[in-house]
Amino acid sequence: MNNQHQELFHRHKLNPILSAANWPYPVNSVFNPGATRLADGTTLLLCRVEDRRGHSHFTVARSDNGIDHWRIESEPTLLADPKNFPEEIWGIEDPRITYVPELKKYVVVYTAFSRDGPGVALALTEDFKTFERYGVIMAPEDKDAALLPFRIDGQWALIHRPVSAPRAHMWMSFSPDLRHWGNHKLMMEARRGSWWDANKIGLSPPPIETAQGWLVIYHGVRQTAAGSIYRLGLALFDLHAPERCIKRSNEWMFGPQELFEQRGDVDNVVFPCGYTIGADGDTVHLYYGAADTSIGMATGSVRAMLDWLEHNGDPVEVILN
Ligand code: BMA
Repeated sequence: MNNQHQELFHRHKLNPILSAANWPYPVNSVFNPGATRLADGTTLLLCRVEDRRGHSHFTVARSDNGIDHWRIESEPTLLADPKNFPEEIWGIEDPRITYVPELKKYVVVYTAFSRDGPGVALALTEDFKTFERYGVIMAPEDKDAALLPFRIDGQWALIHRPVSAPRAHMWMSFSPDLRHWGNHKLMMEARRGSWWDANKIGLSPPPIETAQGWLVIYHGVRQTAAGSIYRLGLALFDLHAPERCIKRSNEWMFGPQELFEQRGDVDNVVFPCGYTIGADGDTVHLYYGAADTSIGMATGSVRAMLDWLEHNGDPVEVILN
């Protein structure tokens, strides 16, 4: 008898790899980082930092191996700018980074916390020092967004998560210029009932491009009498029609398991907003917020995720019941 499930991601023994205690200035918590691997191989995390008012901003941390010896900027890298962007009155949260070769720029898509709830905002940068801000591109209530790295049939494609209470699904929208968005398509629905991903789902990090399709790590939010549990599943989308779901996992593949993931400002949350892929094109370093308090890192493989989805997933028509 073997009651062990397969572990797709292995947590690093130094976890949590970053927390408020590491910060060069006083903060409440550090979590939900966007991530990218720079041209010289350095790992850059754009960390969500919550100050001691409860408002969030972003600060860059760099490391040569993506694990330790982080060089954290001594001041916030990107602060909310409510004078020019009133939609950011209560801070900016959960950045997702996409490098866009056509623009030779990184596109950072993040949550702007407005008086009317969260909306999706976009900014461009070449160096993570200066940012060109486009402001809110999806009105509240909307979040969990990321851009695909190249145009599909001449249009930019954005994954996002508008709320149609009481449920929240993943949508894709298209734009000729990153400012005007339309042609909205439902990508993937939250399930119902007792499923781990019932009622509320959202994109976690940006999709991973593979020969089989866009591999998407998404979160499902299970409501329980004791609060929510944030866990991660996998889905695969068509490379050329990225709103079309080919397969979706039935089980979750990563969930709060260690104490630092189960206890914090918000218990039972694992929430990745970024990853890096190693020089081998397969090794994934997944960076996740743990309990809205610290940052964890877990290592996986693109190939292993695709194999697992092959055996643990079904076409959406089969499982949406
Ligand atoms: C989600 C987002 C995340 C947060 C999570 C758990 O809705 O707001 O920023 O980590 O809730 O609180």
